[in-house]
Amino acid sequence: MQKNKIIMASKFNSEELMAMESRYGAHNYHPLPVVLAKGSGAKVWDVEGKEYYDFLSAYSAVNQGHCHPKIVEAMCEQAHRLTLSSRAFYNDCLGPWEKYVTEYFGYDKVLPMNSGAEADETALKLARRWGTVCKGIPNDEVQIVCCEGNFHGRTITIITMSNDPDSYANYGPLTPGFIRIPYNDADALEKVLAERGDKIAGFLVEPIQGEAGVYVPDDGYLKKCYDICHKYNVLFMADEVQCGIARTGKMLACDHEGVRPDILILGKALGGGVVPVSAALADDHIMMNIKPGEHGSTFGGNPIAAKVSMAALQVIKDENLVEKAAYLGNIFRTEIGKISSPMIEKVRGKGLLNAVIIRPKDGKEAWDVCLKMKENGVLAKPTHQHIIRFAPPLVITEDELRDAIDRIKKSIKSFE
Ligand code: IF1
Repeated sequence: MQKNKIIMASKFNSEELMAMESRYGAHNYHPLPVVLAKGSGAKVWDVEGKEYYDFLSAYSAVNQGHCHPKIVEAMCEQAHRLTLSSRAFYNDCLGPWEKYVTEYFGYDKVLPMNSGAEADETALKLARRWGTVCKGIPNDEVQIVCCEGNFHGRTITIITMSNDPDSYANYGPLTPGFIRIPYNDADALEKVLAERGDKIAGFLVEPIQGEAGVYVPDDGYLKKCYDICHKYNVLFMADEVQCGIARTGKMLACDHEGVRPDILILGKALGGGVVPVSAALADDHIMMNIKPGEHGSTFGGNPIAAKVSMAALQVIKDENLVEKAAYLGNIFRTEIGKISSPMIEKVRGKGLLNAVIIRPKDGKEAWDVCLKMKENGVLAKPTHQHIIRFAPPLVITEDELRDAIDRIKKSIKSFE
């Protein structure tokens, strides 16, 4: 293929760059051995110029495709004007963004942050504050219910909710005030709220558990939980950081069941994969309990984030990415499901958030499949040992998707 001169401009080759990260960077990741230098749409190129389909999308932060021209342009235009005002002063971008986002998702107000974890932390604070101030729960007794298998970020309070030792082990004392129940079990929620609902402010749930391996709950689970929460005056909080913004074939994964979360948590693709943008959205009776000076962030709501996020959300609508994710996701699951291989145990997902559960064969497992797919021009990575998540940018064309499926099939069949 024609080498891309931008890529060839890199001073170092892949091996040198991986060695540099190993020598000078913390070892808090174990990346697939590929060094990306350029991205456009559903494709990325490594330092040597090899082309790949990106089937991770930076964990669903790049729904709009790599380096979307309209989003990059919004960043560049604003970058020449004002990059950061802090919230000590107003700026001419935040108000328009807040109006745009609250009308886009249908809430009274939005609280801007940067990372998904910060948006989850914001939601936890909003729920606890509502619980103590509005529900009258004694401050030291307020509880939040969360789910087994959850992933909401990496802060110490958030890893308190986790039951994955890789997330929470050996980080010292964790944060009190959390009750964990099984996922996809509305009866478990009913039971805990019936017994302890008077001290519970909120229920935090991923509509589809991404990290757990694209665990899609039974139809009706979210609606049942929403109704149970409201029966016991508990806030229903949806973490749509990964499954929101068109990824699952609806604007929000909660839309599959017509559920409107009391607190909506967004991140990743809210910033179009260009700058970190996250947010918690809620109506006034929840949002207005945090008063001036009681929560915030240096970069939260900065002018570049505001302009980039508006462009990122507009692309979702202008390019019909909700409908595309639904249509292409069906093709993906159908075609992968046709592959006859002892290594494919199950395919599951919604829209373009899918996973394949790999049955190890002759000592080869998901990681080996990912290495073979890399050779064949498709990038994906296992979550946990035997599950490969497949989540391409929603701008992938049908032809590109079918080409990628052929390459995935070739990779899996190569182990026979
Ligand atoms: C890593 C996982 C995915 C998220 C949901 C909040 C956050 C995430 C549902 C926090 C972030 C990222 C984090 C990244 C890898 C990736 C991930 F494997 F960690 F679990 F996608 F599944 N809620 N998920 O998925 O958002 O603070 O990262 O902006 O930490 O390795 P963040």
